[in-house]
Amino acid sequence: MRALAGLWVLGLFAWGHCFVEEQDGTLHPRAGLTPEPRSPATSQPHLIFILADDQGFRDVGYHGSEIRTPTLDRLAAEGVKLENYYVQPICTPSRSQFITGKYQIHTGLQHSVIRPTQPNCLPLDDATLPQKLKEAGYATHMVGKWHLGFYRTECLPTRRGFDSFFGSLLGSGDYYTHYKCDSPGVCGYDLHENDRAAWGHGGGAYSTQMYTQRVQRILASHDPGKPLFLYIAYQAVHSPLQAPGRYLEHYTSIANARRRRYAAMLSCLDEAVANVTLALKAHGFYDNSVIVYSSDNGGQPAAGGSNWPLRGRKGTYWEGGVRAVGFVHSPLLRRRGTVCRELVHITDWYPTLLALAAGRPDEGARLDGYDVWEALSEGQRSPRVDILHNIDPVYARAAHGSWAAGHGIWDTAVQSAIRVRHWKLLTGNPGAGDWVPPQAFSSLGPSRWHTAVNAGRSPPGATLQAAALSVHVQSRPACVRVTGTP
Ligand SMILES: [Ca+2]
Repeated sequence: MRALAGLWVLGLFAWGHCFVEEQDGTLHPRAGLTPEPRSPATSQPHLIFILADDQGFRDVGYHGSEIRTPTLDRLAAEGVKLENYYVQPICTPSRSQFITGKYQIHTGLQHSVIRPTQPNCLPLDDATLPQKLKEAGYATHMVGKWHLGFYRTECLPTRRGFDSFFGSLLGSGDYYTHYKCDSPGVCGYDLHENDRAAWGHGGGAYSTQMYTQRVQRILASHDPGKPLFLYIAYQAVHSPLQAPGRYLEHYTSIANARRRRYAAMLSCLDEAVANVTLALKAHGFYDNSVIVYSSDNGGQPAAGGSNWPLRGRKGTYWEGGVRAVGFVHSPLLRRRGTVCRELVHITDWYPTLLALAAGRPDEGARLDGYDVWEALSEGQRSPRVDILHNIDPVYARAAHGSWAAGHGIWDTAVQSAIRVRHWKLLTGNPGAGDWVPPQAFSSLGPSRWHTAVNAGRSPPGATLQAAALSVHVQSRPACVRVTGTP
């Protein structure tokens, strides 16, 4: 199929996480911008959703990170920091929930990510957020990582509501060549423009900068008098750990090589967000815009991320896997410079953004998200009091019986997690439950922290509060109190 034009099997593709010295980082808005004649301002706000990949809870300056993120810090400080904000533990589930407003048990995506060779995609009968925003009169553009399936043309971003798409259909490809290897010998070019492979970009453009330049072009060519939805799903800071050289120079003091590269990637991402914001201002969008920033899951310590003081990591249902960095920045917020400690989940963006756009969900859509705008903008209570993190598998076979006989029987061996007010229940295997102190891992690997945490004990320095944020009950379901934010 056409979407797969850039994906082929290579015998021995020379794959490597090479580091190229500084790329052409022409990120700043062009001098002498001459705005086109503009239509009267739209009453519908421009909606800018920026999704980072695998950014850990601690990996932002205002959570105490040693990594400098001045842009994220400033935008968050001037907006609303979300300090009780949840996503899903891995890529596809979070992205599916953002774009449908539904838990993944309701889209058949509760198991894992969509693999490159897997004939699966976001269900075609769920109206996506960009589809609904188009109905409300929005132009819709996506730049970055899709990861919601592409085995049929109907699954592609441009068939799921986006006027244009520039990015990767998978994830974790090379930041410069844009090739992706799923397994030895199964590699392909994964940079696409609309429905086709975007040949000609393999010459070394670093994806964070390349995507930002595309965003700048979209903003330069769009009339701010017409409402715009821009979904920017950066590849950063997911592995492979690649960063332009000049960002690495800021972190020579970090001994751990993985953390140092990760820090450089995050600094580049921070600069990219600065340049997106500058472009919004330069082209007349900013005053009527809502910018949402979110990570898609917890950080992966083995790949440089940090979730300290939260327990667990990417791919787990511990707090470190699902509690995310997130904030809203907008001149339209009633109360700015605040911290929201109300419960907010990634499914909430669908109804929240759609309501801001004066759109409405499909009749009978049965969304799992809530419109949380009043909680964000006015400091009111969130309508959300619980989150179903997941149930996998959804159905269980009865002991010595059939699937049908198992219907309605709750099996505590099933991997599941639910949060209700200040309590969280985990059953089955929620994933690796270690605490990884900042910088505790050496460049040789993660072995240094395993002995301290595998017994389920809090390491020295971990707060009781952090320890209480996730307690795993494997054989006897029980609840634990979530004591608050660190
Ligand atoms: Ca991710």
